[in-house]
Amino acid sequence: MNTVKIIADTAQEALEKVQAEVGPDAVILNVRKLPADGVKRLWSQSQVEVLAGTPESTKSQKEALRRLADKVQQLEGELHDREIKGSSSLPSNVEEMIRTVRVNDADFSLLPSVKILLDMGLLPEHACEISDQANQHLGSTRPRNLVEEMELLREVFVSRWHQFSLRVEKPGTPVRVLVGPLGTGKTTALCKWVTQETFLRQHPSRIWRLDGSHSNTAEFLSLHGELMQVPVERVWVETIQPPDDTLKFVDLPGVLEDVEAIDELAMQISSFGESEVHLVLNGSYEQELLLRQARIFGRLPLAGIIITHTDETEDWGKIWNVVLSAELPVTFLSGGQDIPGGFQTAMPEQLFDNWVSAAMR
Ligand SMILES: Nc1nc2c(ncn2[C@@H]2O[C@H](COP(=O)(O)OP(=O)(O)OP(=O)(O)O)[C@@H](O)[C@H]2O)c(=O)[nH]1
Ligand SMILES: [Mg+2]
Repeated sequence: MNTVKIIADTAQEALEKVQAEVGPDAVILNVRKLPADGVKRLWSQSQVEVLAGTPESTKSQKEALRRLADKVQQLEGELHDREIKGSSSLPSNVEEMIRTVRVNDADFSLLPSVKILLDMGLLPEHACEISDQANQHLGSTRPRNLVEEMELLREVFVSRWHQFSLRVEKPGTPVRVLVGPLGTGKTTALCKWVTQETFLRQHPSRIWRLDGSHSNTAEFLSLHGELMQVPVERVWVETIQPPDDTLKFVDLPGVLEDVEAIDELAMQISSFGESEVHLVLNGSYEQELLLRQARIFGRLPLAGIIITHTDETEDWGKIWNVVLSAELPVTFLSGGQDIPGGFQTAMPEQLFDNWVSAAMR
């Protein structure tokens, strides 16, 4: 990524310079206040330093599938040779994968490509449904080979995700509330999100850093709000609300994974009126824990899941299992402690391709 450093007197001026120098695709990597040096301190105010970069062009969405196509062709060729020669040069795990796919075909109605996804970590409880949906997607035209089948599965996963999104979509500008277990990165993700909205999209925003069953000690959120010139309130007053076009974000402390605590949280959320509740999960946790957390927080009216710590995990199969089990889309991916670096809208195509690419390595 090419980076530029911008120094300006105000955050607004810095934003304008970033837009002018880097363009609309600018990614804000870091923002900090610069104290004036030496005697300048006597008459100068502190300045704002912004580090911005231009994202590298994203990989073609089909690249991972093309690599899979090559791999499958190579495997089919090798398998053919093996059948002729009666000996194998394939790695034992690949042999096992192909043997499972072929041997069980007669007595098991799953598509072969779904069996490959099972090997890549898809939970068995989702396999039948995915296979059935792929069959319905097909109509009368059957894919000719495993690669075409995988492309079809990609469509099925993406359309499942969009169905979940449609079900939970909220009109207008609902209050965005971030909730989740303790310490999963909720406040960090909220800081990143607000910074992007304020700096890149120039949306006026307001933050509420509220206490829950215990107090919200995230002082860094208030400091960051001050730097961004975004007001950070400590109490929710229903009668004093900003204009309709202001984005509203609520940060709440983490809650224990027990039904009572979550029902109490649900009561608090209902006092915000129309809200969009994002469950924030740490993507580096074990799958079992993530599934349990998604299940218990599913008592809330969730609109999606934000996955944090993407800098510490490459297991996208686990994330797909959470999506399919919770029947919710992932809304954002957040990676790293720095604000506002590494915060993007999650795209199902990308998540599927990442999963396949990681398994091919
Ligand atoms: N490596 C890494 N660290 C992160 C990420 N997100 C947050 N952290 C770190 O995780 C710790 C907790 O982050 P917070 O944002 O305060 O977590 P929280 O969920 O708001 O915590 P509570 O409100 O106390 O429940 C901090 O040290 C963050 O810097 C991430 O994506 N990757
Ligand atoms: Mg917090």
